[in-house]
Amino acid sequence: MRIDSAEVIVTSPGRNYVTLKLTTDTGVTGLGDATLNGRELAVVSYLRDHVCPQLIGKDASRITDIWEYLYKGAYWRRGPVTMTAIAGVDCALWDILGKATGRPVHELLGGAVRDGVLVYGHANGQTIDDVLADVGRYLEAGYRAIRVQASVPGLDSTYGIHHDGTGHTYEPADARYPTENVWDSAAYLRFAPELMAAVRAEHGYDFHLLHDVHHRLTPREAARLGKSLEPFDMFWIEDATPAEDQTAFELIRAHTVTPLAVGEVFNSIWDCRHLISNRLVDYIRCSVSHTGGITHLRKIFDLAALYGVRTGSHGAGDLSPVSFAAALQLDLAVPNFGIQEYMGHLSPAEEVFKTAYRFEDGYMKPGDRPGLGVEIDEEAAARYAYEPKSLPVNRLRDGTIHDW
Ligand code: KDG
Ligand code: MG
Repeated sequence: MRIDSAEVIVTSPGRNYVTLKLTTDTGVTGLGDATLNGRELAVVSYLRDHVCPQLIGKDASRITDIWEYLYKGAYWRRGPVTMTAIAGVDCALWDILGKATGRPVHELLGGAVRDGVLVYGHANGQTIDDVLADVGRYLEAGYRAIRVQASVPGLDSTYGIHHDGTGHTYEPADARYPTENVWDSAAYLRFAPELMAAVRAEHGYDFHLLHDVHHRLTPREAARLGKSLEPFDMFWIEDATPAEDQTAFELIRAHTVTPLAVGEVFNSIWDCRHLISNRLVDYIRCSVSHTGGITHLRKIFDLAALYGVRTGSHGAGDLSPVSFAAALQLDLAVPNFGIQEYMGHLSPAEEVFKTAYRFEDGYMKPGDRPGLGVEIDEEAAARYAYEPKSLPVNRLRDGTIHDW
């Protein structure tokens, strides 16, 4: 079963997605997501110009060998562009193996160790009242875990707030060039406990409550936030400080028992090793698409299992349904699964990607189609041309660039 063709499909059904499609000489096709939000074309070039030509003729069933070949063979290692491209290849190969053997990928990974994948949805709003109503809608829909974000009073724009109320889109990547937001950590730190207190007062404690800080605090501020949120029994606070400053987590840990999650900007096991092996985080949140695919993310999850760290994979809407399906296959198979982000996709994406997964009573079921369980309609994909877009940039009130 040799790889006969490797095609990169770029489409924008609501937002930009890069999909790698591999076809074997036996006629089996496999899909992998290779989307890197705001930097999509860098991965397209990496794949088209460097990786795809090297794949032709290779044995598609030698997934680990191809992974090692692309990782070690490039000499230049890691980094989001490289690891997203490798992820696209890796997931497409798992998809092929599944289809060739007639099995869903989770069965090839050792089989399901749970019946469904606990997912968290995104409730948010401009005001606390809007947020309370949104949390109510998620609970009504059957969610057992909800991430909560609200506009910080006094700021024009805050991370994580939907623009159009559909529940499926939010501020990233809405302009050709980055929009500039103003950030104020002091205002946020005053507001966040008030927000979580209101959510618990209105809706009680019988569901998991999550919150994304999106890399904005200093270690001391993050420690204070964690402490101030302890009464509200958070499932986690995510990305409390910029993730590359790993010793920061020692300070946060020393002051709070609020669980910590990190990892969406990581792209290899080397980014995770210190935090995991020193038990500085409770959840590792890497995505299958930015961390070298199923093969490499499985290694990260297995390392995490040794230290009692659970998984909490990134599943933002800027990762395609192919990525989400791959994440579900892995989530189902690893013993130390924690939770999976589920932001959903805009409706045009449903025309392009035909998925088998379904939401049921707070859990996601991947279905039992062979492979990852997603097909692409290439005619539909061609109707949605690529639109250059960027993530926003943050500045403090005095104009200093800050983490977004
Ligand atoms: O492209 C960036 C987004 O994926 C990110 O801002 C979303 O932080 C995010 C999350 O947790 O979903
Ligand atoms: Mg996040």
